Amino acid sequence: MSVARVTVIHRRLLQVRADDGSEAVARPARRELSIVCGDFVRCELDTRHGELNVVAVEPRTSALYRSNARGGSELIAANLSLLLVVIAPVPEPDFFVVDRYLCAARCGGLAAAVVLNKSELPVDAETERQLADLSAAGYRCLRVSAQQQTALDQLSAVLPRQTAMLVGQSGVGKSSLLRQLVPASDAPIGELLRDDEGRHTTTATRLYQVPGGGEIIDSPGVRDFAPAIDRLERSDLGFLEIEALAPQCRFADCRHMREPECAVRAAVGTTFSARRYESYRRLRRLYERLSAERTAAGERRRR
Ligand SMILES: Nc1nc2c(ncn2[C@@H]2O[C@H](COP(=O)(O)OP(=O)(O)OP(=O)(O)O)[C@@H](O)[C@H]2O)c(=O)[nH]1
Ligand SMILES: [Mg+2]
Ligand SMILES: [Zn+2]
Repeated sequence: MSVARVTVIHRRLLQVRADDGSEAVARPARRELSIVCGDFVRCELDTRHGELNVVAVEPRTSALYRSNARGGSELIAANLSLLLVVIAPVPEPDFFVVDRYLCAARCGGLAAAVVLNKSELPVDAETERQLADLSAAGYRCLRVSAQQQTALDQLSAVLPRQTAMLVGQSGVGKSSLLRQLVPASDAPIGELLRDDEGRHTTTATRLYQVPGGGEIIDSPGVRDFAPAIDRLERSDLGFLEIEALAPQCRFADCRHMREPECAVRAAVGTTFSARRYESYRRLRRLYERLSAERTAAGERRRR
C-alpha cells in the first residue's frame, strides 16, 4: 500500500502521482470516497485486474470549499496553502467574487493574494481603487503579465514550499500564467475545450509541479463563487477589516448590520471601503438565507 497525490480527476477515474514522480491511473475502491485534486490517497494494486485502487483518503491539512445552490458544502481542492485570485483589465473584474474567494481562503486556513494579469493593458480607475483598498486591508496584490512575461519572478518567488491554486473568471489568463510557471505543462487534450467563440477554456482542475519548487493547480474559470457557509467564521465571514474591527463592537455577537455601537459600520467610508462593506452585507445575507434553507430542509427530513 502506498500514498500518492491526486493530480486530476475525470469522472470516476483519477490520475495519481507517486513520490518518485511517476503518474498512474487509479479508481476509487468505494463509491462513498470523496476525492478531490490535491488529496493524498492510499492505493492498493488490484492484482486481478492490474488496476490501482484508492482505498482511503489521508486527512486533509486544508481544503477549499464552495456552497452549492442549496447551501451544501462542495469540496473543490485539498491540501492547498495559497489561493491566487486572478483578475485582469479584461474581462472586467468582479470584485465581489474576488472578495468571496479571499473569505474562503481566510476561513479555510489558506494564504491568499490577488494577481492582476494582463497588466500591460490599461487598468481603469475603478480597478485601481479596488486594488488599493484590498492592499490597505492587508491583502497582497501582484501585477504581472503572462504575455509580456512581466514580474513573473514575483509569482514564482512565492511558490516554493506552497501548493498554490489559480482561481478566477474565465479568460483572465490562469492557464497562460501556469504555462509560464510550468513550461512543460501542456494540459492533455480533452481538458482544454474550445468555447462557443473558439477560445480554449480549461475544464479540469489539475495539479502541476513547479520546476523551481512547489506545486500549482489550474482550475476552470467561474462566473460566481460562494464560500461554503459552514466554513465561514461567524463574526467576520473572513473579511480582514472586520476581523480587526469587530473586537471593538459593543456586542460580542454583532453581525455588523444594524446593531448599535458597531465599530465596523463606524469605519465604513473611512478605513473600511464602502464597496467591501457592501460585499460583506451581500455575503451575510447569502449566509443567512442558505443557513435558513438548510435548517428548513433538515426539519423536513426529520418530519
Ligand atoms: N494581453 C494579454 N493577454 C493575455 C495575457 N495572459 C493571457 N492572455 C490571453 O487571455 C486569453 C485567456 O487566457 P487563458 O490563459 O486561457 O485564460 P484562463 O483564465 O485560463 O481561462 P479559463 O480556462 O477559461 O478559465 C488568451 O487569449 C490569452 O492569450 C496577458 O498577460 N496579456
Ligand atoms: Mg484556463
Ligand atoms: Zn459590529
